[in-house]
Amino acid sequence: MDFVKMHGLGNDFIILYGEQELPQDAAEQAIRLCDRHFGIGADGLVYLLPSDKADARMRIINSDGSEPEQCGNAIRCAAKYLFDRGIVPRTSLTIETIGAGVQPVDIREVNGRAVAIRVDMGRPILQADQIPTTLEGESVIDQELTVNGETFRFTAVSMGNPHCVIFTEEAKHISLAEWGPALERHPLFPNKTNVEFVSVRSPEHLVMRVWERGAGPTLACGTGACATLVAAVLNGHSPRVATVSLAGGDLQIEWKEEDGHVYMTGPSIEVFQGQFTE
Ligand code: ZDP
Repeated sequence: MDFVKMHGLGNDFIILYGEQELPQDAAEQAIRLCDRHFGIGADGLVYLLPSDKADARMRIINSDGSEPEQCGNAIRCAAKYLFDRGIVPRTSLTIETIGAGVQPVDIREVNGRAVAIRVDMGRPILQADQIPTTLEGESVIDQELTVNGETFRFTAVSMGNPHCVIFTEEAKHISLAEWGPALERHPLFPNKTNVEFVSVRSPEHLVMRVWERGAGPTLACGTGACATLVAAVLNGHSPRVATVSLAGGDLQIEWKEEDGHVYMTGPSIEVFQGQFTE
């Protein structure tokens, strides 16, 4: 089985191209291939499939076998894969995902290689029951939740997938291993949630650490960065454009007033190709 290994800011993926549909055993494949000791190692397994609405369709399986609706870093990797290989020889292309439908992508290229990728991540979902949370109302901004005896203030945002954004003085001092799993499975979030701890360095500069649903602590999360900027705007911390610094590097995020869409710009890197032989 041929594969390509890519990452977006250290959030790494195995890309499989050539299948017509998601195979029946995709969840087992993801668990096996994403394993860092017994497999190739990755945060997620990405299938690039044909689409009748877009240039390609992407489905991603987390390293635990669960399937998220959406994935910001992986969509930049998918775009680079399609462009660099000449499968889609255009700097403007579209990729279909479950969570956001057909997503327009713009590529900045140098010598035929995609170096920066801007993705239209669509409109954030703010309504409490659609995120989903067990709360009611038009939005979930600066609410309280308690886990293991500790109270956090959080803002919930869906970018297709659910995010629980917690603003804190020093995100880097938070123990992700201690709080991540409990927040991911908190009963307020019926589909579980991704968890972001965010420090506001300045209105245009947010520092974020993430515990990902189904994958644990990762070096970056594109949808998480988008949810973070939206939450920062909703809480009055940021204007509609900011840099979000993640452990693996920076993303530029803009929540456009005109169309209400969130735009994410960042790199993706191809590391190696190989053949899985087991
Ligand atoms: O929602 C989830 O279950 C996430 N783990 C999906 C992966 C999100 C990703 N890290 C991103 O960049 O948006 C790929």
